[in-house]
Amino acid sequence: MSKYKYKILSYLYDHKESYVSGQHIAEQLQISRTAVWKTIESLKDEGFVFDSVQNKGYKLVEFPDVWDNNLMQLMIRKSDYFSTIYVDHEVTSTQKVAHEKLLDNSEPFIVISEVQTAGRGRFNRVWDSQGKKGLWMSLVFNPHIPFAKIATFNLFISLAIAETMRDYGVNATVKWPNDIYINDRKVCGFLTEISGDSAGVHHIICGIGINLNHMPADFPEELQTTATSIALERGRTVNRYAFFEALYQQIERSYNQFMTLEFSDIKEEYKAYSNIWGRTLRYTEGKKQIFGEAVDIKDDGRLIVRDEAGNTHQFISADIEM
Ligand code: BT5
Repeated sequence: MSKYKYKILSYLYDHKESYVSGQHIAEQLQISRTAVWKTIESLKDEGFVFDSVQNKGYKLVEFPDVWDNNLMQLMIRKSDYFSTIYVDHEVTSTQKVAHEKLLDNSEPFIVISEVQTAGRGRFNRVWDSQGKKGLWMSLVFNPHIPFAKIATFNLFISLAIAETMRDYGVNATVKWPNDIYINDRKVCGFLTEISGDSAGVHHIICGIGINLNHMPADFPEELQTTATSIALERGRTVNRYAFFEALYQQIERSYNQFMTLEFSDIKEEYKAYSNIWGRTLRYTEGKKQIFGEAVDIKDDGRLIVRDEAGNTHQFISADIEM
């Protein structure tokens, strides 16, 4: 890989609305035209597509269909929180890698992988994470907050994910506490883990899995009637890089809100995004299982459900069957 790759790619990315000549890039970056040409050839080999017009130059028109390390570093340049992103082709689970990396990093960082061989949901359930279709990543924050505050983190983050999806023209709704659905099918699941000590939470490790460009046959059989993707719902594929950029920026905004506001400040908005009202559903938490209808969310994030006999129950993180 050319040592100029990051510089040239940055330049082309920043000028992707117009054509730039090899001569111009060479002058701007103070490198030889041959180096520019060689780097562009190697970028093409890696899946970048350029439109090139004689006497006008190059225009970056398409990104590789796998996560490219240099491009991902570019994507987080504007981040308020993340200066480090680890980009892998295959890992067991980005959550596992994030926990390992915590030993060397106290600052926030992101781990993203094309494929996860042991992607996991809550309670060690399997999360299907094949390559080139989805977004599988873990975001690590270092908030230093009391344990009690963490209970509402998922509620802020789920709004960020659903809002990003809505900007793609799909009717994403939130299924308390940590799923996003479109038309009653699961498009995203996330889980939040923490590290801390008696002083409180030091790190939040938030693992997010989003189906972006899956077609029905891309899902394993057992998910074909329950899962969906953004592409399936909007009828058009998604540029995964653009989605990633929009998502982490929205998550940063929600994280700021989480740190500075109370859940009660966003509760009405959250309730409006939520898809569980007015339906009798099955709620399971540990050994407890009831059929009932959700009636409200408390300011500490607990869900209040009224069962068929009229008794109310409170849940912290129940499984809800739609
Ligand atoms: C979740 O768990 O929904 C949390 C999933 C978190 C995945 C991310 S990916 C990046 C990071 N690294 C990891 O290893 N994990 C995180 P839960 O609520 O327990 O739901 C799991 C259930 O969702 C499974 O039992 C399946 O029924 C279903 N499922 C699995 N893969 C799916 C997929 N790709 N799309 C939709 N549903 C899926």
